[in-house]
Amino acid sequence: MMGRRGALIILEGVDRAGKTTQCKKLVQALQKNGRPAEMMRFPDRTTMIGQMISSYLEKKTNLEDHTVHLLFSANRWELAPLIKKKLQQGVTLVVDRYAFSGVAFTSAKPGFCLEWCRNPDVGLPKPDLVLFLQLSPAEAAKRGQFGVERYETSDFQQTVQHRFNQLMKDPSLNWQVMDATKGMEDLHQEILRQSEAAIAEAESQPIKELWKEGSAVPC
Ligand code: FDM
Ligand code: MG
Repeated sequence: MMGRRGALIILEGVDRAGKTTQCKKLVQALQKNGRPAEMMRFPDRTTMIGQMISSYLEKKTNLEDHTVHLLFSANRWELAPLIKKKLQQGVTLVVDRYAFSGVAFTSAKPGFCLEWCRNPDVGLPKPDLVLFLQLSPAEAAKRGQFGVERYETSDFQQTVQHRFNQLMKDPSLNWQVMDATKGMEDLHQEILRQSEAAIAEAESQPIKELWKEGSAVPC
């Protein structure tokens, strides 16, 4: 008999929404409930491709915009076999950013449409749940200054937010919008509840492919 597979759970959201903190708390809580769970993040800066991306984000190197978009996607594809293996082994993966950040950030640049941005990621393991941590620019500002990495400006983040809003209209994905202004613990409980539901649902389903059935979001 085939064992139950794990769920692919993604946390997305603009900067300072608390994605990383919530990913860690979720993994701990799932493990405490007796569920095998591990955290991953994109970009994964530890691979060769990840190092090129990291150097670009730190503004140590420049890369042409299409090129870096494809590198972000390649960074997911190089880990796709591992993601599938873990899910099949029954491990639930909690992932800090995925293809949605890929599309939202690149399409926030002039001259890029959602359709072009989405293409390289078509066919990746499809998430069972995408949690979007919603935080207004004003709330985000209260949480302190931006860092020094590329993309960390409020103008750019606003455009990114618009792009995320467009992506969230896609009914082929299980998007859940979370109010990130809530206290850390309340937010965690809500995320845990959504995740347990997605894990139960995923158990009986095959791993699907992202954006394969087509999507209603135009360019
Ligand atoms: N980012 C992240 C992208 O531009 N494309 C992608 O595909 C992904 C996964 O990289 F500004 C951006 C988003 C963010 C930056 O993210 C690094 P972290 O979470 O701060 O490491
Ligand atoms: Mg960051």
